[in-house]
Amino acid sequence: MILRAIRWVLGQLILFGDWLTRPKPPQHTPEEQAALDAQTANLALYQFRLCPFCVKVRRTIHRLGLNIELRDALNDPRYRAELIEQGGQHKVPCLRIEEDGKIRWLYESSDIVAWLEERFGKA
Ligand SMILES: N[C@@H](CCC(=O)N[C@@H](CS)C(=O)NCC(=O)O)C(=O)O
Repeated sequence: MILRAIRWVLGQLILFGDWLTRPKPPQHTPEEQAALDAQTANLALYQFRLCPFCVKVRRTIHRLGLNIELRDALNDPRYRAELIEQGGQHKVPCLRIEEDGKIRWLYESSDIVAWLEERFGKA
């Protein structure tokens, strides 16, 4: 109970720190944003709101100006089950990538950040 409370307070502090220091997203023209949105429509991030590793990935998404669907794998039983059954483990963050008719589940915040940077960093 106390541990849960401490975790919650720490989580709120991380969210507040993220909000305070969040970098500005790049200015995309509506056409550029539409093109990016089309490229990210096949992506979904399974995550917890208060997980620091998820905050790290969400900051990258924000910094790159991407719109990627966020799926709450803690409170939404459907997404939790999808992550375990299809991804293989209940660990977040995990990026679901649908490409060429195949689905890939990319775990590890650093690997997700590197993948996003490589794909969208120079856009
Ligand atoms: N090395 C991993 C660590 C991820 C991690 O520990 N995530 C925690 C949440 S903060 C988790 O998914 N725990 C499993 C659970 O709570 O069921 C990364 O950088 O992505």
